[in-house]
Amino acid sequence: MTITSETGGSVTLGTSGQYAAGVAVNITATANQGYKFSHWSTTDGGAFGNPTSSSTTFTMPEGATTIRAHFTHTGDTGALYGDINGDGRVNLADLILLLRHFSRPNIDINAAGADVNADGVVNNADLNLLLRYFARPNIRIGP
Ligand SMILES: [Ca+2]
Ligand SMILES: [Ca+2]
Repeated sequence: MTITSETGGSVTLGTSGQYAAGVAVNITATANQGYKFSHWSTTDGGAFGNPTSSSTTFTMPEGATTIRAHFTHTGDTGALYGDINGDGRVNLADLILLLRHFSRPNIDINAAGADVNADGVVNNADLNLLLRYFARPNIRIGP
C-alpha cells in the first residue's frame, strides 16, 4: 500500500508498505492552515472504516493499492481578523488605522487582518463589520 496526500495537508499516522489482505491499518490525516480534511480515496479497493473521518482505519485489499487523503480549501489564512496594525491584538488602534487607510490608501495596513469579513477584499464592509464588532464583541469576525 502507498499512502499519499493531496495539497492541503499530510498523513501523520500510517506507513506505506506491504500489508496482508484483511489487515486494518490505522491512518490519520492532518490538514494545513487554511484547509480541512475532506475524505480518503483508494485506487484499487480495500475499505475505510469511515472515509470522511480524518482518523480511521483502512482494511487492505488483496493486491497493492494507493490511498490518498483529500483536503478542501477553507480560506482561513490564520490571520487575526481585525488586527489592522499587525500587533497581535484587536482594539481601537486598529479601527483608527483602518479609517486612516481609507482616507489615505498609502498608509500601510496588515491586509490579511484588515479583511475582517474574509471575502478577499478590504473595503467599507470590513470597516462596518469592525465598527459593529466594537459595539458588540459577540459579532463574529473572520471566515
Ligand atoms: Ca492590532
Ligand atoms: Ca473584506
